[in-house]
Formats: sequence, structure tokens, C-alpha cells
Amino acid sequence: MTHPRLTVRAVRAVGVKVPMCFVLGTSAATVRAAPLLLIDVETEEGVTGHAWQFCYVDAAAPAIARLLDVVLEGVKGERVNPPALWAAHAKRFRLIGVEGIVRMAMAMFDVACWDALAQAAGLPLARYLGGEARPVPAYNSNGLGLMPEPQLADEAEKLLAGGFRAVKLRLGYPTLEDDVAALRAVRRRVRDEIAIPVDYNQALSVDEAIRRGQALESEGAYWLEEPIRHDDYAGCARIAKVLALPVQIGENFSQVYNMEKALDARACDYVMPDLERIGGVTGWQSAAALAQARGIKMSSHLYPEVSAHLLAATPTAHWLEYVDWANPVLAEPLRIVDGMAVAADRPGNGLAWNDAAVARYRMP
Ligand code: SMN
Ligand code: MG
Repeated sequence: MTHPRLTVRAVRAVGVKVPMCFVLGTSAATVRAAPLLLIDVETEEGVTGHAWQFCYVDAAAPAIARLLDVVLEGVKGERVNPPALWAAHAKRFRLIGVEGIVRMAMAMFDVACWDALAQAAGLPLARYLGGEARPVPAYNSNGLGLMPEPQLADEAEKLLAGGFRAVKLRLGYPTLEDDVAALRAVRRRVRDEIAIPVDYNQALSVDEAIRRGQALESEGAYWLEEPIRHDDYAGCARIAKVLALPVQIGENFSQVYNMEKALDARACDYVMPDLERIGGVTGWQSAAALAQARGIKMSSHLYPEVSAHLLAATPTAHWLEYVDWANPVLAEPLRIVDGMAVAADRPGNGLAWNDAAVARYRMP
């Protein structure tokens, strides 16, 4: 692929803590405000690329920002060619390992570089990557955390505004009966055709996942996400073999190699890589090619604005995970029309900051 000529000049990063409209109560932790890192990658040619990263814990924001200084040091003055830059960073970080927040810093730099390239080419990212700018089906993944039953049903109803045809329910209550009750509470309140994928965030053992999965299967759950430790691919394969309910994993695939290991082990029926863990847009493209070769449906994890472009260029595209976490700091939030995510119809990935809001929510 021949890219427009752009040269890496600088990286600016700012951490913000953004209030969330819906509390996210998972079996692992409860999130009430989203710690985000926003970056701008400046080029000598005057084009600036953007990316944001969900940091999970506040402390990761300044740590990733510091690593981005190291990323920049290694490639300042180089041509913006994301796979070549990825290889350069990977060599530089080989001794510490391309994992965790090191990989997050590399990945968000990559996302911003692809944004700059698509802007320079005058094309929305989806088209720059060879896709058609088309709406993609989205499920609402805000909220529906672990909470008392009556609140669950009310929240599920609210989340269907915008025409969503699917909402994700977090499970991992103390007992199977509690999980079934939560699913039933949501199911009773929403129309029959609404799909309800369920997410355990790695809470169960293999045997318990099979037991709960069988119950949820007969209750009409849509997929079973991360039932056990994310990297126990043999265990996931045992679950996937027994259940008719599709097993979904992928938000914790660290680069495409791990997705390949998971698929080799037949760990899952569907995959949902995370833009910042799979290796940015460069990593996503490898993952999309692998999913196509193996005939596996591929959804996204978080980052809906950029994922809307990526899924439009993904041959086995399945569902976009919609979260509104960055909306308060975006100049133009992602549009959801009739349950479909509509990527911004302008050059690049469509991310731009609302500067006044960034100043308001800036981390100390
Ligand atoms: C999730 C993602 C990010 C933070 C908490 C929980 C969840 C999902 O696993 O798939 O949305
Ligand atoms: Mg999940």
C-alpha cells in the first residue's frame, strides 16, 4: 500500500476522567467514570492524527503518556508507514515485551497514524482501508452491569433508545439462579427480537461455565462472552464444544498471534478483538484477514468511532460494541441510526476533541 508522504513530528497526550451515563458493574470491578487518554500525532506536513484509549485505571493514563514519549523518540522524523513503525517500536521494546501498557502506547500511536494518512488521502478511514462506508449493526454495551433486578429491566429499556437491536448484559452473580433471573428480567422487558449477549468477564471455572452456559442457552442468550480466564484456550474449547450457545472471546487478545492460538485451539465461535490490544489498525487488519481465512465472525470491543470504520472494511464483520464513554470529549460523537453505527463521513477516523470539555475533565 502506498501512503501519502507524512513525517512523524510530535505526540501530545492528555488524560481525562469522563463521567459515565451508566455505571459499568462487571464481575471484576465497577467503573463509574472513564479514565481516557487522548492523543494527537502531529506530522511535519501539518496533518494531525487522533486516537483515544480507555485506561481501565487512572494511573495508566500518565504511564502510557510517558511511554508515548519513548515511542516518539524512536520514530521522530520517520515516514508515517504504520507497519514499518510498528516493527521499529517492537524492536525497541523487545526487552520489556510488547504487552500491556507498552502495547497500548504503540497501538494508539498506530491508530493516530492511520487517521493522519486517511486525512491526507482525503478519505474516510473505512474507504482508505478498501471498505465501503456502510452502517454496521451495533449493540448497546453501556451499563447493564451487576445490579438489582428491577433496575436492570429499566436500564435495558433505556438502552434501546436509538433503535438498538441488541444490548449486552454483564453476568457473574453469586449463583446460576441469580444469573438466569437477571437475563429473564431483561428479556421480559425488551422485545423478543432483541439479542442479549452475556459477558462474565472471566469469572467462572470451566465446569461452572458449562453449567451456567447450558441454562443461559435455554433462556435465549445470544453469546457467552469470556466465561473463564481469557487465555485458557483449552478450557474455552471444552466449553465451546459442549454448548450450542456461541462462545465469544477476544477483547484480551494481545496482538494477532494470540488470536491465532485461540482459533487453532478452537477456543471460540466468534471473536471480538480490541483495537488497542490487537495492535491498532495495523493489528486489526491482520486479525480481520485471519478471521476471514478461518470463516469466523468478528465484532469489535470498545472504540466505536474507529471500529465503525474498521468493521466496514472487515470481511466477516459481525457486531460493533457501542459505548458512549468518549462522547463528552468528542467534537462529533458517533451517530447511531436505527441501531446501526454510521462512521463519520469525512477524511480520517472522524475523531476530534471538544477542547472546552477536555479542559473541564482533564486529570490533575
Ligand atoms: C468490558 C470492557 C471494558 C471495561 C469493562 C468491561 C467488557 C466489555 O468486557 O466487553 O464491554
Ligand atoms: Mg467483555
